[in-house]
Parts: sequence; structure tokens; C-alpha cells
Amino acid sequence: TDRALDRDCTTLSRHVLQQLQSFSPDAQDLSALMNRIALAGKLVARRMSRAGLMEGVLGFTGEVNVQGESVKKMDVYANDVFISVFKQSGLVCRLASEEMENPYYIPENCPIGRYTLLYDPIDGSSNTDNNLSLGSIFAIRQQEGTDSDGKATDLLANGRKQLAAGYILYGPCTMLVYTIGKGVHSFVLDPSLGEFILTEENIRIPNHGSVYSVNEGNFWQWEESIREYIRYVHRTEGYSARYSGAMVSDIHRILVQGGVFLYPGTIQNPEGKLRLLYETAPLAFLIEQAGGRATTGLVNILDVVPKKLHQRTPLIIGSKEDVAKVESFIQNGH
Ligand code: AHM
Ligand code: MG
Repeated sequence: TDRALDRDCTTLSRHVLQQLQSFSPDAQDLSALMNRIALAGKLVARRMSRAGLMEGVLGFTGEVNVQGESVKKMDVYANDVFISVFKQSGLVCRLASEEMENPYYIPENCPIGRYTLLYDPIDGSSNTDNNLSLGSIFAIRQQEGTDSDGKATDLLANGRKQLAAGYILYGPCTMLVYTIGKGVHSFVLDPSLGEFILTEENIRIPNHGSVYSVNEGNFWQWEESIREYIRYVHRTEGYSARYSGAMVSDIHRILVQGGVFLYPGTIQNPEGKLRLLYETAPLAFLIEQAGGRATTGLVNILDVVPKKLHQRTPLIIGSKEDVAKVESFIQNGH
């Protein structure tokens, strides 16, 4: 048959089913879940592509979120998109997002909805008003227990409980990259079809790369060990700095070309900025599946058990050798 045609038919939902090699209820569920996440990505991408042409899309709402950050209109829109697409799905009873203080329950899906969606609706919000790359990050966990007190305490578990994770990258084209624990696969949105089409299967991150990605404006707020690592990079040939303000795009570059992304703690905020459940754990799962590593500097990100939903962790993620180098500065001072 026509190879181009076969390719166009390898859509995301079909790919998930193929990965699980069965039509079991779990496989059907995961495929449906990924399909809904893809729909959310398409809705967000559509709005972004016309943002400058529409009233009331860009800029701040005037509110401050639970993290103490100013909320942008696009954050609110994207947050609501994910809620809307999972209504009436029967799959997801709870959604927990960086933008919401408490999980959002979809009563008509509870208690039959066995899954929880964790997400960062817009990663890299500061890029919104500048027409630069943005992302969405997601993870799926199975609900454990009945959550009878409505506090979702079963989510205070390590990242190995994630069934699926990935991100959507809104760049020159819209991409979706995901894992269900069987490698990492990327898809590009074909706007003429409205479908995410498989572009690369079983992506492997190089063991080493030349890119280091960190906000060096924080230099004097870091611990000395991080400063020493950066000094090492500066005096060593072959490194290139790349930092976009949206870690989904920085980490995507590193997934493809190798290197390391860092968002270390500062002396004032030892846990750094990034949130475990919605950001660091999903990306750690994905990068490990591609053969890379993710650590706080002291422990594997996937072993961190949060004490609260919005817990933050430092993040050092990327190629094995480059992560090990940073780790050695943190643990041994060189
Ligand atoms: P956000 O989800 O609120 O946008 O925050 C996460 C983002 C990352 O995408 C990015 O790497 C980082 O925050 C940038 O922060 P900073 O401006 O402190 O370097
Ligand atoms: Mg965000």
C-alpha cells in the first residue's frame, strides 16, 4: 500500500492501542485518554494561533494563583479546556493542575472514573504574549482508594505511579510526545487532518550533548556547587547555552540533541520553582523512558514522595552523562 497513506493513518489513538497490543479495557481507556488530551492540545493550539487577532486572549487576568504567580488569560483558558474535554468521558473523576488549589472533581464521572489527570495547562506562561514556544505537560495516574474525604491524598505518591506522561509543544508546529512506559514517541499535528500523526517512535536521548539550559540570571542565588558546575561549563569547550523560558521546548531540544536542563533550588527557595506532580515527575518519567535521567541532585525525581499537591523540586534532567556531571558537582563538589 501507499506508504504516505499508512503514515497518515498512524494516529495517536491507534498508536496507543498498538503499543498495548490488545483491546483490553485498560488499553481502550488509555487510548481514549490520550485522544482527549490530544483534543485539548488542538483547542489550545487553535486559540494560540490566532491570539493576537482576538480580543481578551492575551495578557493577565489580574488574579494571582495558588503558587503566588500572576495568572494569564491563556492559563485560565487552557486549564478549562482540559476540564471540558474530560467531562462526560467517564474516565477521569479528578483533575489536578498547577493552576487550581484543590483537585477538580467531575461529579458525573465519579466514582466510575478510575483515572486522575495531572497537568500544567501552560508551561512557560511568560512566552504567551511574545509569540514564542509554549507547552502543556500531563500525567495520568490511577485513582487509589475511594478518596472519600475529597482530599486526593492518594496523589501524594512517587512518580512511578504514573501510567502515562508527556507534553504538547506549541512551536512552529504543534507536537505531542508521550510515554506509557513503553518508550517515547512523537507526533505532529497535521492541521489539515486535525490529527496527530506519528513522526518518530522509540526516541532515544543521546548520552551526552552540548546544550546546557538554565536561567543564569539566578547565578548568585544558587548554592556554590551549582555555580561551580556553571563555571566548569564556561571554561570547557563544546557547550552551548539555550534557554527559551518554556522548559517543554528546552527539554524537547535536549531529548532530540542531548544535553542538560537545570532548574536548581536557590538559597531562598531550596526546592526551586517547578512542581513535582505537574511538571518534574511527568518529564522525568518521559526522559527516563528515552534513556535519560532526572534528579533533584540528590534523589531520582521519580522517587520523591510529595507532602502536598503543589510541592516543588529542583530539577536536573537530560542526557545520562550530563546529569551525572551536575550530580557530581552537587554531591562531591567537582
Ligand atoms: P510556568 O509553568 O508557570 O510557566 O513555570 C514553568 C516555567 C518553565 O517552563 C521555565 O523553564 C521556567 O518556568 C522559567 O522560569 P524563570 O523565568 O524563573 O527562568
Ligand atoms: Mg504553568
